[in-house]
Amino acid sequence: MTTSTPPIALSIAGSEATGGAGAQADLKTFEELGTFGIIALTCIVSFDPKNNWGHRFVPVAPQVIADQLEAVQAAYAGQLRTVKLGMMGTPDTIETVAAALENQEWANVVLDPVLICKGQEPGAALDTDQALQAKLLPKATFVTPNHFEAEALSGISISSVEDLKEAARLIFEKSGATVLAKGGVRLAGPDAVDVFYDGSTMEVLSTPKVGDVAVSGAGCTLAAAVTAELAKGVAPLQASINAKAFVTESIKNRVASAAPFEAVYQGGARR
Ligand code: PXL
Repeated sequence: MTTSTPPIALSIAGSEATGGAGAQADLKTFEELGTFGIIALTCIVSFDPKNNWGHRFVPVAPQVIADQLEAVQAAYAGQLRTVKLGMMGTPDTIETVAAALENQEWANVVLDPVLICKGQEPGAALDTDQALQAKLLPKATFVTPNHFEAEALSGISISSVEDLKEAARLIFEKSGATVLAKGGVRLAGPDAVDVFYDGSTMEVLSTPKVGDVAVSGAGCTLAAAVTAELAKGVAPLQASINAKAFVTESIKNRVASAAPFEAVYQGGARR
């Protein structure tokens, strides 16, 4: 028995087999940032090296997702107050997760609104996107859309920091959740710009871009780092600032592979 228990952080997310993104990124981030990380798995994504590294996607059966969440919620009743929602993949999964979230009170529900993954066609998963907006967005206390997701959730096109701020405002109005909207490499200019908006404070967080190519797992890691910081009791804006610094180090220390994208390395922040 340890005398002091670390804060608990749960991620409900998919496995990305090469280890860069998804549940693997979440768990590594939770561990690095001093929380006790837990995963409930929603799906397994295995890129196909025989088919241009396209997506192979297998959902976990809804009952198995419900079983995992039942175990986690029973084991950590009273301690589990912070959850991150990553890739869901199907409307059935969203339904199952939304129902489980209602079994308890949450201090922090961080929604990374993964609409599509690298290798998927935009619009391929319209029913999933609609279910996410209808069933999970209203439960979120904090939401972390990337450029594409911010356009989808706000309904505006984003090509400047001013646009990203407007999108953050619109997403806050729609969801009531604190927004960290990520410009990433898709917003032109020398800096990686994210916009924080909580209904009163609008902050532009900016650091020099590490490169011009998106690195696998960066979005998952940023949202997981926000989740870990919130679980520790850090206030939302400071959590966002800390998370951005953490993901920047993880990108700087990225790992190359035979896959066509490099992967963030969370241990890099230790160096
Ligand atoms: O980066 C988004 C993402 C999240 N979760 C899983 C993924 C991906 C992208 O590949 O596979 C499981």
